[in-house]
Amino acid sequence: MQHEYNPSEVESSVQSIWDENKVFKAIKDTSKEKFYCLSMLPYPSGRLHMGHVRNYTIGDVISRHQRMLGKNVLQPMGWDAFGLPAENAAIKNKAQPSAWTEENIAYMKNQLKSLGFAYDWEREVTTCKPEYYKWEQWFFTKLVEKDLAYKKTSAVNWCPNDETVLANEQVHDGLCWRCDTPVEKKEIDQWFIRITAYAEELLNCIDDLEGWPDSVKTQQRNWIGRSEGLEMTFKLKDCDESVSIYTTRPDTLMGVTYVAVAARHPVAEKAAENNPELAAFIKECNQSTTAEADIATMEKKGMATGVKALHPVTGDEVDVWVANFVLMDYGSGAVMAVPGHDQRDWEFAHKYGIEIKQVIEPAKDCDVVCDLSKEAFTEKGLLVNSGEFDGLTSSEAFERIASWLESKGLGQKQVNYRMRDWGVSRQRFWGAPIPMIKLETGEMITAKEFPVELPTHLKLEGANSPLVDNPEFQNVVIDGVKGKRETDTFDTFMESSWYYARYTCPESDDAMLDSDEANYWLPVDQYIGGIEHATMHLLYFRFFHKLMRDAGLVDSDEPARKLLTQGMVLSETFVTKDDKGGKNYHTIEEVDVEKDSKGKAIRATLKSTGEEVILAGMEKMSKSKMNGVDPQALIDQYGADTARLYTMFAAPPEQSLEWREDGVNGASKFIKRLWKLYVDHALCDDANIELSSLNKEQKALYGKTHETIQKVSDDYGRRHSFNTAIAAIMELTNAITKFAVKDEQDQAVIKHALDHAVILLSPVTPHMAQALWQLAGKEKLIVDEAWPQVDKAALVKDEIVVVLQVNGKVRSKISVAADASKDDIEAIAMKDENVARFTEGKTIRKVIVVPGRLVNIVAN
Ligand code: ANZ
Repeated sequence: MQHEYNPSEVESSVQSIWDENKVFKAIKDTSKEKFYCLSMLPYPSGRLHMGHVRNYTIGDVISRHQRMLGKNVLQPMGWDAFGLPAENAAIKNKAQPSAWTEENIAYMKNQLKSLGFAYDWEREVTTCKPEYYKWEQWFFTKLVEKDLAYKKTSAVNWCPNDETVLANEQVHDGLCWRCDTPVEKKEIDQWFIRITAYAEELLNCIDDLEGWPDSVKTQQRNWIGRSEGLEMTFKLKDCDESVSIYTTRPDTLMGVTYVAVAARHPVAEKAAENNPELAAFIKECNQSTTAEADIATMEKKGMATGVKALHPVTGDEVDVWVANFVLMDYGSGAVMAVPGHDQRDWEFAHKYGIEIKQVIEPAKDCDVVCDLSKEAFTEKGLLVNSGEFDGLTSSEAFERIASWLESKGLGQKQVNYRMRDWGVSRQRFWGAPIPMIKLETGEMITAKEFPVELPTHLKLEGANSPLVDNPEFQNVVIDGVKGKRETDTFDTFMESSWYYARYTCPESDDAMLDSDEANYWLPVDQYIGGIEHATMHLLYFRFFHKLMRDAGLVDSDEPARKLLTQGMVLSETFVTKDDKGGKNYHTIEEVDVEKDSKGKAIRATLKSTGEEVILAGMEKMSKSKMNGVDPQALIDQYGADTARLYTMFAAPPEQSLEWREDGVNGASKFIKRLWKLYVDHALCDDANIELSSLNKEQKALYGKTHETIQKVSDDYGRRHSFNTAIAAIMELTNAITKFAVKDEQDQAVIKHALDHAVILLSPVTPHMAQALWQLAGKEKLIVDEAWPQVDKAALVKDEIVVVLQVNGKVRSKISVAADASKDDIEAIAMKDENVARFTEGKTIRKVIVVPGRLVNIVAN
C-alpha cells in the first residue's frame, strides 16, 4: 500500500482481502446477538442507478457499525429477477429473458462489489432460479389446500399492448404505467390470495411496528381501509327479491331518496334484459377504466332501471339507479343514496333532479354550515326529519337504527375493508408458473412435484406467452387422467414477499425454510428501501410472514422491526423547447453551467449552439429526463469511498438528495486530506495517554475526539443521521489540522484523534480506512475492531462558556471554570467590558445566574 492515496488501487486491494478471508460470511451463533440488515433487492435492469447506491450505502453503514458493536451481522443481497423488462428485451433481441437477466446480474454484481458492500455473497438469492421459485409454488399449493388461495372470474385492468392484467396502481390516469396505452376492462379467470382474511391482524399489528415511519403506517392503515357499518336490505317492489347495501352512516337512513347499484349488479343486469338503452349504458360503464382513487372526482353518470325499492322504515318507494360510482366488488355493490349527506350522491341527485333531503343538522358546537343547495352536509350531527329518531346524535342513531333493523331481520352490523384479495395471476411468460393443473374431468388440482419449471428454450414473439398452447409444457397425465397446466405466472410481488426469509437458509433443499436458521435471524432488524413500496410490497411482505408463521415455518409475527425509507436522488434538469413547444432534455455534458457561490446552477447554455437552457430545477434522476448521474462514472473518477461518502453526507437519509458535482469533489478532497493527515501523523505505535497529565491544547483535542465518538455513535445507531455524523468527523479533522505537534505527548494525542477519525468514518469509507489501518501496521482488520468507547472523563470540561445578557439581549461571552460558584460567575460577568458599556449610567436591578449557561443583568 502506498503513502499516496490512490482509490482504485486501495479499493481493489481491500476488496480482495475481504473476499479471500470471507470476512462477511454470516454464521448462526446463538452466543452472539444477531443483527439482520436488509436492503430491498434490486431488479436486474442492467446497471445500478444512484438510488441503488444510496439505498445500499445506508444499509452497509448500518451493518458495519452494528458489526463493530459486536453483533453477529447478516447482510445479504439478491435479485428480483422475474418481470416484464427482461421479457420485452428478449422479444426485441430475439433472445431468452434468462440470458438478458443473467448478463445484467453479472454486471450489476460487479458494480456492487466495486462499491465494497459487506454482503455475504454465499447467500445470494436469484428469484428466477427454479431452486428458489419451486418453494413459492409449493407454498401456493398449501394456500390452495387451506382455501387461502382461490380462482375467480373478475374484471381486471387489461393493457392491450402488453396483453397483461394490471394492478390498479399500474393504471395511471387510465393509461398503462409502462407503455401509456389506454387500459380496458376484461373478465378473466384469476388466482387470488386471501389477504382479506388477515386484514384485521395486518391492521392491528401496525401499532406494534415501533421502528416504522408513521407515514408508511398511515398509508397501510388507509390501504386496508377498515370501516364499521351496517349491511341492510331494501326489498324490491312487486317481487320477492331484495337489494343488500352497505353503509357506514345508518344515521342518515331517513334521508334515502334512491338506491344506486353497480353496472355489474344482478338487478341492473336483469333490468337491462328488456331495456337496450340500459344495456348500452351498462356496457359503457363496464369498459370504463377509472381508477378507484379517481371515483370521487369523476363525472357521475347513471340511468334509472325502472325498478323500485321499498324504504325499510317508511315503506316509501324509491327508484333504483345504475350509477358509475358504485363499485361491484366493495360491500355488496349497492348503496342507499343519501344526497343530503354524501357528496357523490349529492352530485348525482343534483344532475338527475332527484330529491335531496336533510336529515342531519350541525351539532351546536359545529361551525360548518349546512347549505344543501350548494353541497352535501357530510359531517355527523343531530337527526332531523327522521321521525322517532329525531334529536339523536349520529352515533346514538347508529346504534338505535342498527338494533331496530336487526330486530326486524333487515340488517346487521358489519366490518368492511377497502383492501381486496391479492390477484396474483399474470398472463406473461417471464415469471414463476402457477402450479395448478386442470384435469380433463374439469377438476382443478395442485401440482405435486416442484419446481414446475419454466422452459428456457421457447421462442418469444410479441407479448403472448409461449406457454399458452404449448403441449410440451401444458400437457400432463396425473394418475392416468389427462390434464393441462395453468399457463399464467405469478405476480413478481410474490417473489419479493419472502426472499428475506430465504436468505437465512438459501441452500435448504428439503424445506422452504430451515426453521432453526430462520428463527435465529428473523425478524429483520433493519429494512431499508424506497417509500414507493409503502403499501404493496411492504404489505405483502408482512402478509407472507404471517402466512409462513401459520404454516409453522417461522415463529415471529412481523418480518421487520425497523424500516428506513430513503429519499429520492434528484438532480438538475436541463430543458430546451422545440418549435412546437415540445420539451427536449439535455444531459449535464451537453450544457455549460454557471453556478452561484453555493454551487447552485443559476444559468446554462447549450455547448453546441450557445442557446439558453431552461433550468427546470431538481427532479428525480431518470433516463427520460436525461438528468441521471452514472454511478460507474463516479466510481471510475473518484473511487467508491467518495461515492459512498457523498451520498451519505449530502442529505439526511429520509430526505431527497440534491446531487451537486461540487459536493462530490468536496467529499473526495476530504478523504484525501484525512489520508494525508493520517500518513503524516499516525503511522506510528499507539502511546498511552494520561488524561490528568495533558496540557490545555492536548486536553481539548482529546476531549473533542471523545465528543465526536459520542455523537457519531448516537448518529449512526439511534438517529440514523449519517450526514451529521460525518460533519462531526470533519470538525474533528479540522481540529486535528490545527493541532501543532511539538512533543511525544502531542504525538500520542494526535495519533489517538486520527485513529478515531478513521475508525468512526470506516463504515462510510471502508476501503480507505482499512488501507490506513494496514499502513499503520494494525493487526486486525478495521471491521473486526470494537467500536470505540467514550472516555466520559474526557467530556468533563475544565472551562465552560457562559453567555452574558443585559436586559435579555446577548452582549458578551465569558469563559469560566466549570466548577465556578454563582457568586464567582457574577463577579466575572460584572467586570466584562461589554456589560459595563451597556449598563453604564443605569441602576442594576437584578442579576440572574443560570450556572453553566448564562447571566442576565436587569438594569434601567
Ligand atoms: C349511505 C351514506 C350516507 C354513506 C352518507 C356515506 C355517507 P367506506 O367508509 O369507505 O367503507 N358505499 C358502499 N358500498 C359502495 C360501493 N360498492 N361502491 C361505492 N360506494 C359504496 O365507505 C362506505 C360508504 O361508501 C357507504 O356509506 C356507502 O355510502 C358507500 F351520508 O351509505 B354510505
